[in-house]
Amino acid sequence: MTGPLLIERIEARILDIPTIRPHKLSFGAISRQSPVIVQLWLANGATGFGEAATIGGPSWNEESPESIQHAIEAYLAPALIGQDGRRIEAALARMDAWCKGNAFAKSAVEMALIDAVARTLGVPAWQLLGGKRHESLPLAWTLASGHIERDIEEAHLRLEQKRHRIFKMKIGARRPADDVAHVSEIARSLQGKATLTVDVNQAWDGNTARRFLPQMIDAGVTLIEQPVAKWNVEALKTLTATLGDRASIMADETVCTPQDAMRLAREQASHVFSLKVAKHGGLLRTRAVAAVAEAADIGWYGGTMLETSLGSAASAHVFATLGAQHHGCELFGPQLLVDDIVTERMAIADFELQLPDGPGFGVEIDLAQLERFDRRRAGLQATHIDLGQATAKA
Ligand code: MUC
Ligand code: MG
Repeated sequence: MTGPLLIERIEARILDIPTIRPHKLSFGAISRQSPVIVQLWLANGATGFGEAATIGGPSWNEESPESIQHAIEAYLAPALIGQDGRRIEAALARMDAWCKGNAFAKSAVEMALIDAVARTLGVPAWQLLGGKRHESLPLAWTLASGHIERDIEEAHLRLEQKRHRIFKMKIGARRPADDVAHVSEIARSLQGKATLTVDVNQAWDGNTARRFLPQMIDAGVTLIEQPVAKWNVEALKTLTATLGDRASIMADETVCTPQDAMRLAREQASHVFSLKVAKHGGLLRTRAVAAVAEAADIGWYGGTMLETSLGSAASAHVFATLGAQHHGCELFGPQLLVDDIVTERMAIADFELQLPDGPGFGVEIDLAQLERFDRRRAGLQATHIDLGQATAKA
């Protein structure tokens, strides 16, 4: 490749795509996803796409689709126009200088840049990220309909289809004892045919976690995600030490930056990190957090923010470059949405997501679908989390 690949133009649009059913987390329920899709053009005519999705407006963390779009249009795009797109770490540093935080927004811009540069070179993105070590990854499905019968039906169907045999159950909205009953009933129904995990999304205090997680483990749960508030490293440390011989404690909201990762490693405050391209601020920063995990003998799990096939494929490319100490991935967002923005989705076979090869992230954007779901065309407004769905705790 000769000469700089100058970044010429960057655009960001918000899409509104309904989910196939309500998706209920501890902090509320959603019935649509609003990913921000970035398109980046290089001076050589090549173009790349990136995505940042979050959940329920600014209710998963501080960023929202609207803040992501604004940070990109007002600060991140102006920071990168005219820069050499080959120098991705320099681009990340320049974005950091112009704009603190806003990792979700930065991840979408970096993703689009990697896509455009990889397409210029005619290579799959994994070749720019250290090379693939996995051709596929076990794929988890999240049971979060809010109704036990629907959850059990979804699980059995996906087992029969050979698509999923890892099921993550969203808990924390009900009374803890009711969550134990809910998880136990699903576990009984699956009779050891699946791996069971739970995600509390920060809902419990340390004492509630210490009291009720052993009952979750007795029910058959082996991986416990973010049981306490993101700041509560002390409780994560205690749970990691006391439950570690029966289950793994996984940090999600607590582990965003490499510095967060170092703190959890030093404190021995989790067994696994949920990696998410959005919260780390891009694919290169995902590898930085994964490197801390590997050095600290901490496992990794390929997390999602319920992206379309674009963001899911980009995540699959970087997860494919990581080590063997993984617990699979949960890049099932495309299957939760009523439709997609790519011409062909990643394949799922024998319970594993197949890494798409081909230039860039190995998926092609369907521009008509971008138009169809564009918020400006549909005249929709910002969505907030539906708190009514979060059952009042005792
Ligand atoms: C989260 O907190 O893990 C991942 C799967 C899901 O259903 O929600 C996301 C966010
Ligand atoms: Mg989580």
